[in-house]
Amino acid sequence: MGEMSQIRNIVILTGAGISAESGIDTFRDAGGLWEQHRVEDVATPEGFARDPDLVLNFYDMRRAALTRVEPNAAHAALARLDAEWGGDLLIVTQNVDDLHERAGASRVLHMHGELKSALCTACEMRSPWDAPMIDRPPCPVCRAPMLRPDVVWFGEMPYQMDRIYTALRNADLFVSIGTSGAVYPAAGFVRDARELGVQTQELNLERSEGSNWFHESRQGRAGELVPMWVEEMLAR
Ligand code: BJW
Repeated sequence: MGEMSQIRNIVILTGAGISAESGIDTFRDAGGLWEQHRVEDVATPEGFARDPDLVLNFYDMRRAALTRVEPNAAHAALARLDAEWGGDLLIVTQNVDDLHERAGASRVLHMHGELKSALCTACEMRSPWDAPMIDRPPCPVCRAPMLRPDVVWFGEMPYQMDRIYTALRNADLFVSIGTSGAVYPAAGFVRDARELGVQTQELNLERSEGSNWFHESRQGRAGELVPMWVEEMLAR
């Protein structure tokens, strides 16, 4: 196994591809979310300022759709790895769904926010949120009717970057699952990891934009590749 034999600390980056087999649309694939909406309309602060109803409705629909989907074999396998892995492990997800948690994973960081969270534009507090926002409900903290989806739009700073970079510095292995590598800073983690001397692997349906940066790249469906990879990790 050579250089792969000394692995104790793992950082796993996940993207929309890991939830695709649960029936959640990806962004950039054919039939994906960006084919139905212009990115600049629904995923920027400017788009929200221009047409809040469109944006609130877009996220209300996606939040409601969560009740109709279930975690798949890939989420389940990562939850098992999280439970059984003795070293440090962090699942950094770009996804705003809650499927990692519903599969049972606990070491999860949502760098692009969460559908089931509300961000108050008046008091800036984040609150757990399950309901629609289109009817301008009051903030649970300050009562102002000024909630927005607690998601990270283009031009906004992703959550917990310090914690992510700390985990990368301590990592022995960085694994990227189901992401196209089109959106920064997440797309840059593989290069950051390599500069830090961390081993890197990619598991994706197709070669991603940053594929050549990885020491190893495997192509296939997450529901098949991830359980196989987890078996390998736990058998080491
Ligand atoms: C399967 C599969 C199966 C399918 N099995 N695999 C140059 C110009 C302008 C801006 C920039 C620039 N360079 C960098 C930037 C900044 C910008 C950016 O990256 N732009 C690029 C487009 C160039 N980034 C930002 O603005 C970020 N913030 C930032 O940089 O802050 C610093 C800063 C602040 C202020 C000023 C300046 C700098 C924020 C980015 C926020 C991204 N937000 C979104 C929306 C979140 C809410 C929501 O969900 O609606 O996050 S965009 C969207 O893309 C979402 C995703 O998390 C993200 C990544 O997408 P992902 O997960 O990779 O999905 P896909 O669809 O792209 O790929 C799916 C993959 O799965 C494919 O490869 C399939 O093949 C595969 N797949 N089925 C396995 N079954």
